[in-house]
Amino acid sequence: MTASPTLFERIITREIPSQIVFEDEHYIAIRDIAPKAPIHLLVIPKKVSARVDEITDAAEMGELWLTATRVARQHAQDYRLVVNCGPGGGQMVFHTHVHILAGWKNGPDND
Ligand code: DGP
Repeated sequence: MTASPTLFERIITREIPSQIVFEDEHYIAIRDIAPKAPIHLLVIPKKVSARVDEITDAAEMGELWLTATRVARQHAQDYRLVVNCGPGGGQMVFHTHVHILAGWKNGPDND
């Protein structure tokens, strides 16, 4: 049985439209549909894993974080990176992604 594509796979293939801010062979970064900060982006590996702790290859994990920091710096000097892992960790879309949150005037807890 073939698993049905995740929401983010459908975004990667353009079946579902999104605001794409970065894309290369292995990653796509989009604007979050329900932003929780003035800038809220999602960095999504094209290789499917349900949650970040399914990535066991150190190079793959490193590339994800390098991509997230590079995309973040294209949009902000300072930022917060967040990964929700599992339902108890607040994850709602089960395709690994890193949240980039930024754009506050005085930081996330003082605006
Ligand atoms: P998480 O809770 O970590 O699984 O975050 C999933 C995020 O995905 C959440 O902040 C909202 C965002 N999201 C859900 N559906 C869509 C969509 O169709 N388009 C975009 N751009 N973002 C979405």
